[in-house]
Amino acid sequence: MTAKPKKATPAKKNSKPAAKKAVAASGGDLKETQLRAHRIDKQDTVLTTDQGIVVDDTDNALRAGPRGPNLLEDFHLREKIMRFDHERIPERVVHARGSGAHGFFQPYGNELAAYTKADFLIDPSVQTPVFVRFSTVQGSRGSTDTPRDVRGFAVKFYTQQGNFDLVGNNMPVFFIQDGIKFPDIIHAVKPEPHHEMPQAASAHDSFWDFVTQQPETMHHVIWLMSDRAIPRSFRTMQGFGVHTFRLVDGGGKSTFVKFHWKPVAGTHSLVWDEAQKISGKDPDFNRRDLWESIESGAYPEYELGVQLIAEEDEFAFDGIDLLDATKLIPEELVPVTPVGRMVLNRNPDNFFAETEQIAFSVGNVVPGIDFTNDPLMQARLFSYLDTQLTRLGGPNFAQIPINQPVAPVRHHQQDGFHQHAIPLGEGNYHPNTTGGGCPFIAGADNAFKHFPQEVDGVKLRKRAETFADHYSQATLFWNSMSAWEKEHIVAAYRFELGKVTRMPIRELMVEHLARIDHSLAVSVAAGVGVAAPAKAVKNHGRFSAALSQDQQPPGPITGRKVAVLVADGVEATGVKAIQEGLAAQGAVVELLGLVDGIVKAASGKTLPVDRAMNTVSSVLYDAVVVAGGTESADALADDGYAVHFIAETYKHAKPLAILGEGEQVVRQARLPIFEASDRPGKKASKPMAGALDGVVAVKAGQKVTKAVVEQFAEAIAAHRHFDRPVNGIAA
Ligand code: HDD
Repeated sequence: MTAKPKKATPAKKNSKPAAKKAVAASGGDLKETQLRAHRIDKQDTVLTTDQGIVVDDTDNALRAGPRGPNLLEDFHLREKIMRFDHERIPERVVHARGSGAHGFFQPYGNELAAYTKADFLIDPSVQTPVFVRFSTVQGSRGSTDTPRDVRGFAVKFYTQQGNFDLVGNNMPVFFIQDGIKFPDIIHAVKPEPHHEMPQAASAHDSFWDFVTQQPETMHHVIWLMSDRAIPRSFRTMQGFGVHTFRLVDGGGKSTFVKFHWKPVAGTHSLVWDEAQKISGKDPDFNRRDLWESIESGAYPEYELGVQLIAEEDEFAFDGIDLLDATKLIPEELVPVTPVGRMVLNRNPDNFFAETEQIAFSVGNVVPGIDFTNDPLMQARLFSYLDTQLTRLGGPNFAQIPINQPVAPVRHHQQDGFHQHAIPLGEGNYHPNTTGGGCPFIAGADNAFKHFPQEVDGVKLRKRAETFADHYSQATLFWNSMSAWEKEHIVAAYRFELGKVTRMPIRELMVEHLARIDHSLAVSVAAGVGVAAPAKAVKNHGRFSAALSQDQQPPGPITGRKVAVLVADGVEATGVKAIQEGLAAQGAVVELLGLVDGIVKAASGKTLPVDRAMNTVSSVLYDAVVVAGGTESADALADDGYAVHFIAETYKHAKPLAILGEGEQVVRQARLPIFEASDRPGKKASKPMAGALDGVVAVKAGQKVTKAVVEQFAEAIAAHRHFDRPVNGIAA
């Protein structure tokens, strides 16, 4: 007789944190209610087929005798396998890898009322539900979160006037000026057609071939070579609408606008070595961070800002055509006015139903927001609507719950694949009398009215001459970088071009760089085996401080991850002080032991270990603490993994706190934070460099005071400390 398998008890429903409930109830509730109506709660239910037939066995197919063939009449088997066979839909041709979250947007006041009739931007009492999808561009749906790539930052506002989609990126400019080049740039950056390599990377011949042949890419590409292309988190990256849009007021007056998202958590990135390692250690790094922040109640928050340009100032910016998406307007010329905030406070219930099936479109605008003649935007107006047809299997994708507006939908469209609505009545055309003339045409006040821009021109295929300068703003970006940002950019060009197998492409790129800045070109050339180029142009010397990440406010330490390395014999008081002090400021502090379980403190008490060190890695943390206690330090110093953990932390310019005897472990890592004469093996006299370069140290026997914790918290807020001499560190 075989033992009867135990019946599994139904899993408890996800209990949501209290803070989350409070916000969800006050904001975003309309969309939440709408989505709730579509949720299938499987709790306390029995298994059925798609037709509602209750099933008594889903582990054994129907067969003729226990060892006999399957029977075709097994409708449950056939349906189960058929459904499985068709689970995948085509992934997005670009931005396939994405992560999403629900939240709300709320304006600070009604300042924009003078510019737009879009209610969601001007009524501070209204929280508009949003769904945001962050993404990479090049890689497939299952690819890593941390390639060098642009990040998508797409926001769907479910407004009372209909859906508005702000489908932006984390960089304010784009590769190309005309949408007709989009298939070319994407073909070039995607894995090469003959062998489908490389995945989620731009470091290959076809991308750089295209770039060098199409110099309008130069500005965007220098952003791509900066640390903007490897954000630490979706919480710590800016977003941009990229194009110039219009705001239109009730009287029909238009004002040009550029949209900006500024993260409250600060604008922070990874370093390239770290990003590559994370790709292996945790390919879901950004997705996990977003999910965990929201689950813990540390909601990601962004401020929406606008740059407003009066219609009559369209040509006021020398060398900048507002219709050219490869140009930005420096904030020094037009400041960014903060107008509202967006809070992401709820994780999706189901990845596929929401994050995968959401369909954004640049064409989704509401009354009060309108397009411009930006030729990139114009092509996008067609592309998004078109791509959803194939991706979501027909024209009814707006009926998918995540895409449904909260504003009522009434029209004469009908039929097609996946029609879920059951339209009533006979009047499926306009004008009609059979349906009482309904739905009727709204009065001008609440209807979308296209801005009546005068259009006059000869039909031609030609770029405006005002689009011709491809280098000045790349130079502006370069000039605006701090020393370490410049170093990282040079290293990135060297890395990427170093993977290009055709030397003429490398050479041509270096020539382009010489038109941006000669010193940049010389530094890159030296790394990729190309002769230093002649000076091509004089650097104009202009800069914009707002373009540097170094100039952005650091933000709080909420959600930053801190690892505390401990072993048996650890000095627990210091650990506790730092753990509690940082946790009180919202940091996530984890105790890492050499093995999982507990460690025995020197005091005899036990401390629970959060994770065994070998299941994680320094690259998954923002800061590291090496605990004190002689026995603990001895054990850690003897463990290559722990020593490497510290060396890597230092190399990636992360804050490091060294408590008491923990110094011995750090010495083992041969870091240049000790006096030159004071190398490992020799007895330490002057142990540490104080809080220099993000290293905070407490001597053995001294207390971890509030001031020390504060010093460390400040070092964490600053994120990285690139003044360190890191080149010699093996990690
Ligand atoms: Fe695009 C997706 C952002 C130019 C064609 N794009 C897509 C997404 C983002 C952007 C964030 C992912 C949306 C999501 O999460 O579902 N795209 C941009 C930005 C651009 C831009 C900021 C320039 C300013 N895109 C652009 C052009 C074209 C497209 C010029 C075509 C002419 N984009 C698409 C697309 C995608 C898309 C093929 C793929 C999946 C989708 O639309 O829904 O239609």
